[in-house]
Amino acid sequence: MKEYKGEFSGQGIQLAVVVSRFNEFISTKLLDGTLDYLNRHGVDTEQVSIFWVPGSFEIPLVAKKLAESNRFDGVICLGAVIRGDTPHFTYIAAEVTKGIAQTALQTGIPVAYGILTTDTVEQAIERAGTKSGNKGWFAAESVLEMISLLKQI
Ligand code: INI
Repeated sequence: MKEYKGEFSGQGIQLAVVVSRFNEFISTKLLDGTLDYLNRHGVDTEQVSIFWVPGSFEIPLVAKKLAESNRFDGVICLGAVIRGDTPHFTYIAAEVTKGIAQTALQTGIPVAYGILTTDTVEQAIERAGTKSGNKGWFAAESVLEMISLLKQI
């Protein structure tokens, strides 16, 4: 039997982070979590390029361009879609989720899903570095693990 597991080393890789300006007070916290994780795992600032987009809906297009560019080993997507009084939330959350999944499958590059989809602002705050951890931190962890795992295949 052979078992394969990804490692969490950031040596020699280049990463792109796509982050949404909409709900910026949350997405900057997600970005802080991502950069903190990467810094603790040996990734220098020169290995990270950050791309700001207007809203989460725009994330998949930029993520796809970056994944296709041959410049990056992985892409981390960060944003917060928070429910309002209309169905808008449902459409944006569905598109960004589907778009990120398709980008990874179509390009073969790990694309981490660091998008919060919450009913309330409070739930988003809890997942952006307060009592329920930081989704940006977990997205960074998953991208390092997936880059390492895919290299073994
Ligand atoms: N974008 C978000 O990232 N989060 C939201 O909660 C949100 N809501 O609710 O409207 C949102 N809208 C903007 C959207 O992502 C696009 O930027 C916009 O529709 C222009 O294409």
